[in-house]
Amino acid sequence: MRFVDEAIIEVAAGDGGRGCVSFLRQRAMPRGGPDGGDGGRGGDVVIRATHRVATLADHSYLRHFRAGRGQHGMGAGKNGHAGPDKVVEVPVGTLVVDVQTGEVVADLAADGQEVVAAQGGRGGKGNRHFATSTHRTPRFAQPGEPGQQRQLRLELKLLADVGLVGLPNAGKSSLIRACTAARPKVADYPFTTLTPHLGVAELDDGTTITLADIPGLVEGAHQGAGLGLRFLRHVERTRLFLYVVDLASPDPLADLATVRAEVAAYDPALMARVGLVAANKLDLAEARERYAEFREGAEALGLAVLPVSALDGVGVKELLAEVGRRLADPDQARDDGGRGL
Ligand SMILES: Nc1nc2c(ncn2[C@@H]2O[C@H](COP(=O)(O)OP(=O)(O)OP(=O)(O)O)[C@@H](O)[C@H]2O)c(=O)[nH]1
Ligand SMILES: [Mg+2]
Repeated sequence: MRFVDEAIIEVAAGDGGRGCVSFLRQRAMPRGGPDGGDGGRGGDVVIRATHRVATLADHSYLRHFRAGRGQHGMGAGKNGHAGPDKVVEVPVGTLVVDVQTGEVVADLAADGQEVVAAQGGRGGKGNRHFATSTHRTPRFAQPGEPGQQRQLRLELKLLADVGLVGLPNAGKSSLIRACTAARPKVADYPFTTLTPHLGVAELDDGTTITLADIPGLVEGAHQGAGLGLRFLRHVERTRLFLYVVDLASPDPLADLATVRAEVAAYDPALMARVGLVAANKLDLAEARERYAEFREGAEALGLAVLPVSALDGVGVKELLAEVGRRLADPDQARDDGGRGL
């Protein structure tokens, strides 16, 4: 299915039903009192996060969602039924933003979490509420209130503990394959990965770590080169960045610098995110030759380096254990990846 991570929708809650004007009519009592019932309230539009949907593809064209209107009040004191709610399902991790005000309406980060995106109108009161000792035959009732309407932007930001960031071909997807059950496509050409996806790794002590694999970044990504920077939003809320570097490349330190510069161009605040470096492809002799120098250079930037081969799995377990330690360490996790919003 197409991966879509942004959509604009219009939501309209139901109007409240009209209050009723009616008078009791009985053979024995030809001029009875007012008995008009109240209108029912209009239905709400509710946005609910669910694991059942993975993308916003269903909402990618301007879509309208309308809840039911409240039933009008009736004679004999009968109130109208409330209008049915309309539920819009979105993937977990969807941010709901009011287009007009820019206000964040909700950050739906958990399965089942929901928000009333448009409130149904109140039903009008029937004429029986308006009888007084001096005015016994009110010939009016309240209209229902209109339902709320607004335009909303839905923004999906995958939720993961770790974001894999690197140049195309660095081995990000291979690393996800080596440490989780996820099976993203791996190939020896750039931009194999076109859409973000998640994998879940399990440590020896049973804790699980969710990793987000995103398309590779290239120099100039912030100006739109390659697939651009838009996928970085999916690692924006991770607590740790795992920079994946191909040590068999001619200048791995320059590669690391390129990627970090693109991250900084996206949001300078992300440079403060806890970072680790996976020095990949160490099964290759030329990669091993470059390792010592690379490690020294990366450590000078304050980044710890872990040697791995995503291809044969060497070092992957140690890498995950280190990631787990950092995630568990409150000092390292101080930067909460914006989740404390
Ligand atoms: N020798 C060796 N090759 C590797 C290793 N890890 C990945 N590769 C190869 O490098 C190429 C790219 O790997 P991917 O995992 O697709 O790289 P990626 O970073 O996900 O690339 P994009 O999705 O294009 O950004 C593939 O041919 C892999 O087989 C490794 O540890 N050793
Ligand atoms: Mg990939």
